[in-house]
Amino acid sequence: MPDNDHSHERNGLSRRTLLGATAGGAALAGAFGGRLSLAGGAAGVAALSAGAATAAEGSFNVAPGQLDEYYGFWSSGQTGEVRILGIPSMRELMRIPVFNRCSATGWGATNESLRILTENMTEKTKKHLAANGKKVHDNGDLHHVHMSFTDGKYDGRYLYMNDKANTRVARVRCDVMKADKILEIPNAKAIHGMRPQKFPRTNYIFANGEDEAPLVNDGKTMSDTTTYVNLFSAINADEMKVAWQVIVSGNLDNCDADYEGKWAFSTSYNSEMGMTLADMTAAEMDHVVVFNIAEIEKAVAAGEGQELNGVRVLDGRKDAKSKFTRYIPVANNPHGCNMAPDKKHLCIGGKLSPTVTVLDVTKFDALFTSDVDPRSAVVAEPELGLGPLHTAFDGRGNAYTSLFLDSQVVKWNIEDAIKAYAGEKVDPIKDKLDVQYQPGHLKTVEGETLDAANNWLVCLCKFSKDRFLNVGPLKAENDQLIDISGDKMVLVHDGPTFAEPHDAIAVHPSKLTNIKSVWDRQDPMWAETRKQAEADGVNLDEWQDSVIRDKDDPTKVRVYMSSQAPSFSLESFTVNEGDEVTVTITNLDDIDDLTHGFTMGNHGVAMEISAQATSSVTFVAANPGVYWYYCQWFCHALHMEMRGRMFVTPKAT
Ligand code: CUK
Ligand code: CUA
Ligand code: CA
Repeated sequence: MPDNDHSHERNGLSRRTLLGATAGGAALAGAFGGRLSLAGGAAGVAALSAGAATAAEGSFNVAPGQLDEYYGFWSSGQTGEVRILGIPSMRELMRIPVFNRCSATGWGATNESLRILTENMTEKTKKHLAANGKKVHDNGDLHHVHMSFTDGKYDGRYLYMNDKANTRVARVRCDVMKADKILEIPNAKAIHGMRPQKFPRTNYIFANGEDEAPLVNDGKTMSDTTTYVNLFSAINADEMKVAWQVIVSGNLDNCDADYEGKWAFSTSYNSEMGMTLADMTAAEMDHVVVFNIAEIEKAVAAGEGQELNGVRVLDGRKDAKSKFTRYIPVANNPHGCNMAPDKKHLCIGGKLSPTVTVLDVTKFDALFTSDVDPRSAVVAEPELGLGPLHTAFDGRGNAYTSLFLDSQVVKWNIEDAIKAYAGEKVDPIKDKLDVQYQPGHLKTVEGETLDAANNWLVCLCKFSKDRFLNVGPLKAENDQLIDISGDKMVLVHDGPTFAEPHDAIAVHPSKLTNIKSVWDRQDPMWAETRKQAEADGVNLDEWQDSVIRDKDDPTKVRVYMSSQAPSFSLESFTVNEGDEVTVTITNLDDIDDLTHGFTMGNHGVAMEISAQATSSVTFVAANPGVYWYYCQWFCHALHMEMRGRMFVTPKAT
């Protein structure tokens, strides 16, 4: 069983010490019948109105100046970024632009971010962007964010995230909280479910293709849907290259991986391979696909299958009866796919069925070695309520399932559900809590790892309706914080968030000890930029101010300057009308929290330059005249004065 006692420091005292000192331990604290507020204030009020509850593990009320207990990493759906929130305060701490463009930081505009956004694009996308006069897609649909694992636990190296809209998977470095790789997945369409391998470490990122299309999608067989396929992709998580793909029957929705490194699994809501809503819901049963990693790796090493757009593709369709996949029938149109930290049970959300199907992954070997009924791996199927989507876990054997249609979270016990399935008279449902409204994902602290904790649950509700002041037809979603430390769940906080947090994870700071406050001057992020500077004879590590015209292409000008509060090293520079100008700035300030920026007036150009960072941006100076540039990141009492002029000399006529 997982080790659930994090003994995390909070407010300078560990939970164990505090409970021990004030109430003689959690069990005794429960006897008070009220909530034990560690930080006082609002938690106590919430507790009183919530009625009887057992010992609270803590308070959501994090006082000014106090740090949160956990990092929360949030997806943002169609906004395309990752957000960092503090748990339990639910304060938004940072945003990490990934698939989106960012006005503040220049993500999608700087040369450094453009390199990351464009270096792993398919030829088709390059052609599309060129035809539309663009360098990058402006949008993304980031559903899931997950951290890299070592031995079934978060290891603080990377975050991985998907883009359903443009079929991409990206990686964020946890040391600087910036994206460093963005990979477009060839052959597949609409990467939806995405999970890191949990054991022995994250060698792969598993990624589901949701949309069906002809394998060679060249317009020749568009109306013949029998040529449509879906692909499951495994990405080499270190190199961020597609390692292999498996063709499946039906589409793929959500996925997860086991704690032995043997399996990956995906739900499919369209085993029918239907093209309309009626078709996609026609069957009585859909399925879960189980992927046999060892067999797939063997076949890839042996060169089986076919090579398509640089990727080894194996056939794992149902009629192929391959050693790569097995199909386990589950009730029609399942959704969530969540592996429990007991290392044994996989929970499949029924969505259209009021049930969660519990599969015992230790029974999966038999599916590949014998002719047993694939349903023999089902060990429980509790009826929980209407619209079960996703399931989260604590470290005590309990599961928490979101009920989309009922607008509830249901707490149930996995072992009791198994007993009930076997015929024993036991009710697996332990509690139900109304949430506001229509929850999708919900997450416990490190609940998808072997360190599952027993304190907080965040529930990401799709609608907020009347919960906040009316802000117009477009309303916020509602991320709710629920205390799960006692027998009864207690709602303690409403958190409005902008479109649309599908998913989130919570990570203890002890797993993120490598976060920097100041960049390393040699960071790979701007290695290319450094190379160019060296070729131009500019030392970026010193106070520098150079304007260099390219020897081969005289319409290209490279402007190098450094920044130190409150000034740029260049108070002005001169270029010619029509020049392509690259401005490279190195922030020589090395103090914690001293970020400068560079905005070129009326040119749509802005970028962030944090302490010791180098950033560059390229634009064409199309119009003659005087243009002021300025620092847009408040850095000093004389921040307003941190500005300079670009002179654009008119073309000789
Ligand atoms: S899916 Cu969004 S509520 Cu993309 Cu994880 Cu279930
Ligand atoms: Cu530099 Cu504001
Ligand atoms: Ca279906």
